[in-house]
Amino acid sequence: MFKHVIVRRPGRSLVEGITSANLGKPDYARALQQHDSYIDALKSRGVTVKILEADEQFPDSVFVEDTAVLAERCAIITNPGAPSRQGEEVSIREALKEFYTAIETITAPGTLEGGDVMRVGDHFYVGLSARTNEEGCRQFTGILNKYRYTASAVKLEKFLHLKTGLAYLENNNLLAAGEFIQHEEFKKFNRIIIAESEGYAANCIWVNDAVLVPMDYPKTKAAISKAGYNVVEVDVSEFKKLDGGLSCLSLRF
Ligand code: CIR
Repeated sequence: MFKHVIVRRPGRSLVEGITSANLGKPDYARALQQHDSYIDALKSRGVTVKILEADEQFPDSVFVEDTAVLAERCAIITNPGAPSRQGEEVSIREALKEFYTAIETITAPGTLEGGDVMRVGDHFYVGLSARTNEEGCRQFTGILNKYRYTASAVKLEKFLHLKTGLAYLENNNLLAAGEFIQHEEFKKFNRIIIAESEGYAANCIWVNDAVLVPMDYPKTKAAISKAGYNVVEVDVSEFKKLDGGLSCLSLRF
């Protein structure tokens, strides 16, 4: 169960964030409203939410997930692979000091973004992507082993991040989209397949027995309900315009 969540308010510079989505620029006022609703949805699951101030210097800094990986025994500060995102992690480290004494760091030439990390129990899957390289994965694995966790690498073909196409919902249930549907590594899970028309909805988050699902993906919503979860729909259309989903917007621990 999660007790804490960290989020960061979107800044006006959000509109300059990295994107491959071709959906136009986000509307800042709507993004703020959606961010408020996202925080409310998290609070409804019983967590406390620490809200960091917007950081205008970094257009993508609302996507805090990429800057750290948090577990019970340690926090790992990442080195984001996107050059325009390097430095976002500095203020995250400060924010984490309140919660952690063991804070480790991924350093250059290693790069790693939290969106490429999916935790299943005490094991961490790491996507090797355009953002996370072999050296980042090597450092990350070494740190995890020191704290009695394990890790394994998964090569990405098309997705931006590992969790762009996967979400672990606990109890052996895994949402899988695109290149991960038939991936050997994930066949041992009870896979809930995301329809091609709803690819974006693979990025859901399990929060204390409920699953937050993006608004307007009815097939995914029905499949998750059928698996026995409470579903909480959240509209994140403005963040989708920047390739960001529900997991990217918070650090949960
Ligand atoms: C980026 O390209 O870095 C942002 N526009 C989106 C980051 C999404 N983060 C995530 O999937 N964890």
